[in-house]
Amino acid sequence: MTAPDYDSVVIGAGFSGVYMTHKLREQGLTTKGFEAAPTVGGTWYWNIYPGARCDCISMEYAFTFDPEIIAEWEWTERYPAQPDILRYIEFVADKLDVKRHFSFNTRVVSAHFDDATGLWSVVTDTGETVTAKYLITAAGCLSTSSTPDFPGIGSFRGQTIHTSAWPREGIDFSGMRVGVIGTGSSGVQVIPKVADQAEHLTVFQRTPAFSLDCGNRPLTEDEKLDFKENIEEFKVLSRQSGSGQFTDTLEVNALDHTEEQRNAVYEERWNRHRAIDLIASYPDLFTDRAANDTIAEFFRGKIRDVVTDPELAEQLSPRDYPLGAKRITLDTGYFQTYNRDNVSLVSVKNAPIEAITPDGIKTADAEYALDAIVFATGFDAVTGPLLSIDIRGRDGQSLREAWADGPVTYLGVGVHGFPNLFTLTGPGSPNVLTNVVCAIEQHVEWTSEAIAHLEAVGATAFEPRESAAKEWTEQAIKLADGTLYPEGNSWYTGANIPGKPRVIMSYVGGLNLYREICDDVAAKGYEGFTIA
Ligand code: N01
Repeated sequence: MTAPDYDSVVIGAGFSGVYMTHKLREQGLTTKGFEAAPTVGGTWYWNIYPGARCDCISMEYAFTFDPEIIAEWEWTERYPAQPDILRYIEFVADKLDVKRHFSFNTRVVSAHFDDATGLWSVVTDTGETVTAKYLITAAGCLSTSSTPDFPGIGSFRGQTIHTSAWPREGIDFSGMRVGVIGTGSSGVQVIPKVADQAEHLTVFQRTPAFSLDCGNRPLTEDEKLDFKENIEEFKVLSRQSGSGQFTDTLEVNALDHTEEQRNAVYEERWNRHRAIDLIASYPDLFTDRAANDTIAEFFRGKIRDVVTDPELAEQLSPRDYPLGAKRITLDTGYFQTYNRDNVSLVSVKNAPIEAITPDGIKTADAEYALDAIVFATGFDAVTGPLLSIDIRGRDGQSLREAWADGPVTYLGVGVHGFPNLFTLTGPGSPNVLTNVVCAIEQHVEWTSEAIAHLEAVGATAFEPRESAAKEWTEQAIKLADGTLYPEGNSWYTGANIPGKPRVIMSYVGGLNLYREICDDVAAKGYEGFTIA
């Protein structure tokens, strides 16, 4: 085998890239990392819109592999704000001393497998080319933003901003008429902040959100201490859970409780301010639409409690998809915002946005004059970041072609025809349906053990069998079909991107089960993979 420049290339310096690079170096492999941003952080570097905050509680959204990191880092709030998370990942990267392995401000444009040398050749937008035996994508699931291709979008005379590309110097909306398009997680967080500043805010809503008041507050000293003292127990509990967030589920179905009993359960859990506690209240909430309707109605009641105009409350109430089929959003004062005099809601469900004009937004019903438009319109999720790179495997086969009808992976981490490629949090793994930091730890550790095994046996190529990948992908889709996920037009299924194959991009069986399957595959000598 021709000697590569590096043993491995890691694409991306978010949570997964930082930890992966550390693991590879720990096992004595040379690693080169590339990152488009000027520093580490990934999605938490780019998403700096006002109000950006995680929807996992801080102590869960943190690495558990290093006792020193746990001992030395102190979270301050129950739900961490973006600047805190960015500081955290900077702290971790410095602590592990991994930044020196990365070229920052450098985007990978292509990665081609060379059949003759058995190496990956990676080319960047700065003109760098390196070869490596292993290619590890740590590109994140929500790093390719999506702005709908509205006619006239370039003609707007005011300012346009996507939430994930917020100017680092900030924006002062004082005195402006601002439009926000989108009411997903980003929208519900940015809307109250824009409303605080703008002269007038018009929210363009296509689908209302099930949103939970996150009840954010500073952590108490007792909570901080408790976490550090009981970290081992915490790790066990979170690893036993399907979502990487420990919760408790009643042993009775929702429909076997009376309405009064159910509402008491939901109320108690609402006050825990944690989405997982609500959606996991009863075992049938996510498999039975009638059961789901009970919790959906509970959420709608919360909207009616807050929004003073009943007609507006109804417009803001989700009715045509099950709770959880689109991600439950976490907010601070979102619904209260609609009680303000300077905020109006425009439903674009039946009267869609037809164009952006030089002066604002034109829907099928009316025109709205604006000085700035915020696109809180989301991402080409999970596959978008991988397919934005020209990745080619054996015989020059491109990943874009291989996945034209939807991604096909084995365990979400390997792709047939693409030897020695590891796709961290890739499609077909639990990725975004879990606390993603837990999912990342599992994927990084499994990948580094696989690579250690390959090095130990002197292997040159590691690749899933076609049948294993096909079977895994079919099973993952079948599993999702037994849930309510397919009933939501969400980015989980690619439904938010016109022309994208509509297929669930996550393994819905839970991180706990997934971990067992991956460990079993490894224990059986990487069953389903060919090792040459
Ligand atoms: O994106 P989204 P996001 N006309 O896709 C609307 C993570 N995240 O950036 O629902 C009109 O959820 C679209 O409408 P519809 C988190 O995992 C986490 O908000 O498609 N509207 C929707 O309302 C999250 O789930 C955090 O009908 C259009 C919105 O734009 C994920 O990122 C914070 C439209 C897009 O919502 C994505 O969230 C932020 C059109 N043509 C993000 N096209 C936290 O941790 C799209 N929309 C809290």
